[in-house]
Amino acid sequence: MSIHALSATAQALLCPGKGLLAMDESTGTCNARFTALGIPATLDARRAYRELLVTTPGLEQGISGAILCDETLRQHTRTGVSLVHLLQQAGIMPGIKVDLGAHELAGFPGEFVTEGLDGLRPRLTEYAELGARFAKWRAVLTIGPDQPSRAALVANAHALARYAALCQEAGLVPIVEPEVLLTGSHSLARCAAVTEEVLHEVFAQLRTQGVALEGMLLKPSMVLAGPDCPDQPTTAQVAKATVTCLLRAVPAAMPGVAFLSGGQSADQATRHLAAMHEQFGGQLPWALTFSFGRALQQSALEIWAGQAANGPAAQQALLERVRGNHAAIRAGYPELLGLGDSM
Ligand code: 5MM
Repeated sequence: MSIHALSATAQALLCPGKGLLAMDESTGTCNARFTALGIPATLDARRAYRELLVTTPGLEQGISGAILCDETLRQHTRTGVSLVHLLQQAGIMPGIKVDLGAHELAGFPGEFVTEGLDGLRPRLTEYAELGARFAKWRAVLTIGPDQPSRAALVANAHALARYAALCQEAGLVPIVEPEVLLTGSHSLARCAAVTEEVLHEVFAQLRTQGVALEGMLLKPSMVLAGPDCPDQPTTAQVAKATVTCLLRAVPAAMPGVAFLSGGQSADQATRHLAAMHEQFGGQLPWALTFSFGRALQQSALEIWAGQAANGPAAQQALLERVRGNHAAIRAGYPELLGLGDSM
C-alpha cells in the first residue's frame, strides 16, 4: 500500500473532535477486570460486553477507531452480526492489537520486552483481510533508580520499529505505544527525562527500520509524577511537561499523538488532555487526541456489572466519557461535559 493510503487512514483516525476507543484488553486482563467486579470471566460475558461497547448509539460522533483484540476481531453479536461489520457501519475504523504481551527481559530483573514479532507478517495479512485498518503494539518501560536500562530502551524501541515496518508493508497504520508506567515515587521531572529518552530511541529505531512517519500514530503515556511522589504537579504542569517532552522528541512529520490513560482516573486523564489543548492548541505540529481504555470504559463496565438490563445505562456512561474527551480536544473541559448536544 502507498504511503498516501496509509497517511489517509492516519488522518481519518485523527478526524477533529474524535479519538480512539482502546477495547483490546487481552483475555487475561479482561477476565481480571470482570472478576474484580463479580462478572463471570467467560467468553460469552466478554462477547456481551464488547457488543455493548460497539453498539453504543452515537459512539461514532467522538470515536474514529476502536482497537480490538484477536478474539473480538473475530466475534459476532448474539444475533450473528460481526462486531467488525457493526463498527464499519457506524463509520468507526476497526484496529487490532498485535503484540503478544510484555515478558521479562533476560538479565534485567523488573524490566520487560514485548514479544510477538515471530509470525507477525502472516498475522497482519489475515487481520487486514478480516477488516482491520490499523494495528497497535504496546511496549512497557518502568521507572526505577536504575530503570529503564539501556537494554530495555533499545529492545523495546527496536521491536516497535520492526512491528511498525511490517504493519506498513501490510497496509495497516501502526500505532506505536511506548508506555512509561505510572507506578512509583518518581517526580514529574524524572518522568519527563525518561519519556524523552524513550521517545528519542523509538524515533531513532523507526528511522533505522524505514518507517514512514506520515503513516503512523504515536500512543504515549502522559508525563506524570508517580502516585507515591509527595510532590504532585498541577494539571497545567502535567500538560506543559508532556507537550514539552513531545516537542523535543517527536518529529513534525508524524501526524498524531493519541494518549493512553495509564491508570489515571477518567477525569484526570481528560483534564490533562484538555489542559494541553488550552495551553498549546493551534501551536503544535501534530494532532493531540485520546486512545483511552480504562478512562473511557471503567464507569461503563462498573454499571453494566454483567447484567443485560444495565446495558443502556452503561452505554450512556461510555458516551459521557467520550463526550468529555471530545470537549477536551475541541472546546474545553469540563464546561461541555454532560451537555448532550455538545458533539
Ligand atoms: C496501556 O494500556 C492501553 C491503554 O489503556 P489505558 O488507557 O487503560 O491505559 C491499552 O490499549 C492496552 O494496551 C490494552 O488494554 C491491552 O492490554 P493487555 O495488557 O491486556 O494486552
